[in-house]
Amino acid sequence: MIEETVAKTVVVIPTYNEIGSISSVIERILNTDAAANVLIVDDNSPDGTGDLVDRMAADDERIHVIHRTEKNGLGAAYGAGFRWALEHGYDFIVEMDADGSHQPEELPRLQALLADGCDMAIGARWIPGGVIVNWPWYRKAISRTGTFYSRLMLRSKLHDLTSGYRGFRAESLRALDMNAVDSQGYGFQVEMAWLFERSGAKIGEFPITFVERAEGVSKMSTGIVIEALLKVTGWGLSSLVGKAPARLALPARR
Ligand SMILES: Nc1nc2c(ncn2[C@@H]2O[C@H](COP(=O)(O)OP(=O)(O)OP(=O)(O)O)[C@@H](O)[C@H]2O)c(=O)[nH]1
Ligand SMILES: [Mg+2]
Repeated sequence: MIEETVAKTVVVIPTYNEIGSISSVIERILNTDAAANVLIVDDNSPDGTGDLVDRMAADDERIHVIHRTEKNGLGAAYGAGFRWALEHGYDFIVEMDADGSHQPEELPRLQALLADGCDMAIGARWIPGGVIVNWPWYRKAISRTGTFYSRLMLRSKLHDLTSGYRGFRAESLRALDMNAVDSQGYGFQVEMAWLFERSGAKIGEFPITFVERAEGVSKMSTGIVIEALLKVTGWGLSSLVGKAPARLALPARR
């Protein structure tokens, strides 16, 4: 008899001062997929987010927490989370924000793409079916312009390079040297997507409903936007002269 194996998912959520929304996001994930695990990577949030998730983890073995000593940026938090996830044998490793912008109920669409053999799945706002709730026109304009500029500079075919709702097959993520990914915020998301795309990864996109955060304070800053802009420009120019970063050695196509 052939034994059917079920892919095991971990949703990695970096947090910094997300006490108002994190518990409901975790509950919604576990209500959507009771077999999934959640890993919170907290940078010693002064508002007590770390203590709250510790209490939740004590009551539910599907919830895990990594505590880091200081706020060190999104990319570093995901680096620590990915390492932990790869060491703990998960098949699908998912990124999600803690502020309620990403809908946990849409997780099955992401998992279906990974189960279908995608190395990476991206929840996209700028494709048919994608919806944005409660963003003023200028936020939409910044996001659209950023995506348009990145597509142009990087000659990318992806439609939402900055989206933070995405997932990877573990064996594909293992090909990545996280030490080589040094950008933060949006730059981190663009860099990861571009590394996978230019390595010939199979990338699936699915439409998401993105909801502006209702609680807490945004960690987005002008510095993060400028970093992303400069990096994208630098990557685009260096790839034109054949000096782009090395490609990933992805596992053979399924
Ligand atoms: N651990 C950790 N998490 C972070 C850090 N910066 C941001 N985050 C988390 O990363 C996720 C995205 O951050 P947001 O502030 O929502 O950034 P954003 O979605 O680009 O901005 P908004 O649209 O204003 O929400 C949230 O879960 C944050 O708590 C950090 O330095 N360390
Ligand atoms: Mg957000």
